[in-house]
Amino acid sequence: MDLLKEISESLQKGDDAKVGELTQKAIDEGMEPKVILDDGLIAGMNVIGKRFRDHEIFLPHVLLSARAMYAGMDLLRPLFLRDEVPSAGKVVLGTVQGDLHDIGKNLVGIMLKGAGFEIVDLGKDVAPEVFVDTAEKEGASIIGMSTLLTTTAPGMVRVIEIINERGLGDKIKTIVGGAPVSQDMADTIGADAYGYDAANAVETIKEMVGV
Ligand code: B1M
Repeated sequence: MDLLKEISESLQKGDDAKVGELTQKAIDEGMEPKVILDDGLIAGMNVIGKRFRDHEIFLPHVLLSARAMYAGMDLLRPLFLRDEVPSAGKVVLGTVQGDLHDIGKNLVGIMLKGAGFEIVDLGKDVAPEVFVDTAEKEGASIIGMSTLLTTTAPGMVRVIEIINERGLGDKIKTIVGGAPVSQDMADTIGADAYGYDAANAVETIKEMVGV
C-alpha cells in the first residue's frame, strides 16, 4: 500500500506507534514534510471528522486518532523549524475560550516558527482578556485565534472588542482561523485577516507585518 495511505489509515485506527513508525519511514525516504502532513496525517484526520459527524465513531476513537496525529506531528515539527532565523515578529497564538481543539493551532505555530516568527503560545481555552493582555505585555503585533467549534467563535469577537476598547487597533492586528471560520466571518467580526490553513496563515501574517 502507498505509504501516505498507510499513515492515513493507521491514524484512523488510532495506532500512534504505527503512525510514528510510518512517518519516520516517509521522512527517511525523503518525502516532503508538507506532503506527509497534508496527504497522510491531515487526510486521515479529515476522514475521522466525517465519521464522527455521521455518528459512525465516538469521542474515545477521535481522542486516539488525535494522539496518533501528534505522534506524526512530533516527528515532523523539527523539519518545519529553521535555526537562527532573525525574528520576523512576535505572534500571540491560542485557541479561544471554551475550545479544547489544539492540533490546527499547533500546526500554525510550528509553521510560523519555521518562518522565523517568535510565538507566545497560550494553549487552548484562552480567555479574551488573556490574548490582549499578553500581546500588550509581550509587545506582539499579531494575535492569532483558532476555533474549531461554532459555539466558541464569539470569543474571537470579544478579543477584537477589547483591542478596540483599549485603542490598540493600530498596534495589534488579528488573524482568525479554524474549521468553522471563513473570510466572510472574519470580515463580519472585524478581524484584520483570515487564514484558511497553516501555510496560508504564515503567508498572510508575513504580509500583515511586511516581511
Ligand atoms: Co472535536 N469536533 N469535539 N475533538 N473534532 C470537531 C471540530 C467537529 C467538526 C467534529 C464533527 O462533528 N464533524 C465538531 C464541531 C462541530 C461544530 O462546532 N460545528 C466537534 C465536536 C462537536 C467536539 C465536542 C463538542 C464533542 C463532544 O464532546 N461531544 C468536543 C469539544 C471539546 C471542546 O473543545 N470543548 C470535541 C473534542 C475533540 C477531541 C478532544 C476528542 C479532539 C481534539 C484533540 C486536540 O485537538 N488535541 C477532537 C478532534 C480531533 C476533532 C476533529 C475530528 C479533528 C480536528 C483536527 O484536529 N483536525 C474535528 C473534525 C474536523 O475538523 N473535521 C472535530 C486536523 C487539524 C489539522 O485541522 O484544526 O481544522 P484544523 O486546522 C486547520 C485549519 O482549520 C487551519 O489550519 C489547519 C490546517 O493547516 N487553522 C487555522 C486552524 N486554526 C487556525 C488559526 C489560524 C489560521 C488557520 O490563524 C490564527
